[in-house]
Amino acid sequence: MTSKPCIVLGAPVQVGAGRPGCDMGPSAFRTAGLLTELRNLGYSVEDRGNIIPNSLRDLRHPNSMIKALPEIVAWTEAIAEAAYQASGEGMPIFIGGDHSLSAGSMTGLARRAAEEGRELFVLWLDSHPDFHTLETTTSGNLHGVPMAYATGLEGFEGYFPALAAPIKPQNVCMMGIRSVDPEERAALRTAGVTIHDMRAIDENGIVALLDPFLKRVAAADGVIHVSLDVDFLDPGIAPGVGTTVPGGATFREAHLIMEILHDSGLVGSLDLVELNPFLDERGRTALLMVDLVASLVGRRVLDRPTQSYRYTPTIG
Ligand code: HAR
Ligand code: MN
Ligand code: MN
Ligand code: MN
Repeated sequence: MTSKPCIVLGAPVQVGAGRPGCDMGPSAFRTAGLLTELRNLGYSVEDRGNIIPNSLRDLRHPNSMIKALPEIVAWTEAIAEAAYQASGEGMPIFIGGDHSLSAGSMTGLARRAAEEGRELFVLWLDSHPDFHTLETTTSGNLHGVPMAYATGLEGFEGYFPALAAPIKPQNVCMMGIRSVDPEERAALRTAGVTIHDMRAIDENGIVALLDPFLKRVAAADGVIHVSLDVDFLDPGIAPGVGTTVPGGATFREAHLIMEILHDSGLVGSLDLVELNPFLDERGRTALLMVDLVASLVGRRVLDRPTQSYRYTPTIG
């Protein structure tokens, strides 16, 4: 993990999701002790407060199902700019907010990486691929589109901001996937994204799936953005989300990913998305998400040496 400061950015966008409540997410992450946890682990932390969306433009799309397009575009513009700025100064941690915020975070980070001559990779931890285009979404909820947009699929031009640097689909690794719409399945088939669904995790385990991805990132001298959707986790341990899907990652599977990521030294930024405190049970989902962040940034139970036999960290 980077020794640069952690820069916490709230993005209380909720109109990308089908039900309200994600706008309370940034407050819940702060209340659950995110900043304290990071500081206790030795990081300097700067809380930049909550991002304010740009002003709205009159945007209409032929797909009449689409909801809140002007709002999501305004959020995307502001979040992308904040991501670009913060990634030049430290390790940005975006606290959402629904998953539409990743349209901004990923594209701002990709712009920064391209300027630095580095490849951006994305580890997408979610039950959903969020790979709809503006044409294919049938729910119209724009938290279902950010990965299609950031990887440069067609149909976003003239609505969402132009991409400074599209993310290569081959640089994307998805884990935990278990809810895919037919149009997404077709688009994923041709895109070349690596997808490990829950069955792959059941059959192979986390290490066998994550290890080849990390080796590829290390070989390319790349940097990883981790996008963690609450619904990656099993609803039994993480009820505070609007789109629960049964059969998700267990407590230990999720922590193991975070622990291995820490040891890799390859992570440069993080999204924490889809937390809906209105649906949570006494903050347990928010607390679990903060607990996972602690594992990602280096909390360990024993003083054993970092398992660096796997990867040579590229950022110190
Ligand atoms: N694919 C469905 C849709 O487009 C569900 C998308 C749900 N997305 C999230 N984030 N909850 O992953 O409506
Ligand atoms: Mn998602
Ligand atoms: Mn999801
Ligand atoms: Mn732990």
